[in-house]
Amino acid sequence: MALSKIDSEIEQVDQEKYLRQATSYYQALEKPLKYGPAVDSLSDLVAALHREFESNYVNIEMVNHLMLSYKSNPREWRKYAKFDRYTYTRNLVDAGNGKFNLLILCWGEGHGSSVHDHADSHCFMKMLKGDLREKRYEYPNRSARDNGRSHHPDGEIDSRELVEIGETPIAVNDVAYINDNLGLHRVENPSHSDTSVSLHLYCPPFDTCSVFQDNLKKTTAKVTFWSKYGVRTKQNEQ
Ligand code: 2CO
Ligand code: FE2
Repeated sequence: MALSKIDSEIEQVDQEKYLRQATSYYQALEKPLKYGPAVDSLSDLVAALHREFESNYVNIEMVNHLMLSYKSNPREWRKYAKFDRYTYTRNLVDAGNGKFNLLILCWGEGHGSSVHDHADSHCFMKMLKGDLREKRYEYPNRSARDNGRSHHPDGEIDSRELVEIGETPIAVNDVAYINDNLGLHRVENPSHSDTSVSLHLYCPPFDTCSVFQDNLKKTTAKVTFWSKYGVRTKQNEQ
């Protein structure tokens, strides 16, 4: 039976709610799960992710397992890896039936992101080549209920500048995980002689996120695609 417009809108909202669940306390796996399926290639990974996202309940640990199980093979991802001289690029590999976006990010020597959030989505980041350094910060003015870290009695984090909470190098085949409840981050390629390439899964997909300056000034930034499915995007389709 066809759904009415209202029913399908409700379904869409419910689905988004499911996809955002369990964002609060998840820590990335260090090793693949013993019982998880094997992933032998990038196309295997995409197929396994589609299967995983068929149901309305998404097992974030299993998504993590799949990302971790894929072993980087440049022959498989080279066609998506398009660099710019001045800034890191975001290249769409798969749009995950609207439930997730899989992207390859290409970081030239010394390139880095601003400090940003992930629009209340899950973010998995797997290294394919080179190194990245991730610096994490507390999410400013977020209530203690949301992130469990504030010592302030009324639950607000009371600071006027970004508070750094960790710095982690991410090596080839490692997977890092973040969401807004775990904080903000800035990611950069620390090398001035080598490029880096990383594979990111965002669930649900988002097209804007918030960017923060040291003084906590927050602005909304549109996220764009440098290429889609291996083809450079025109200005109006980014
Ligand atoms: N989130 C940034 C982006 O999608 C990259 S930093 O790693 O999550 O552009
Ligand atoms: Fe990010």
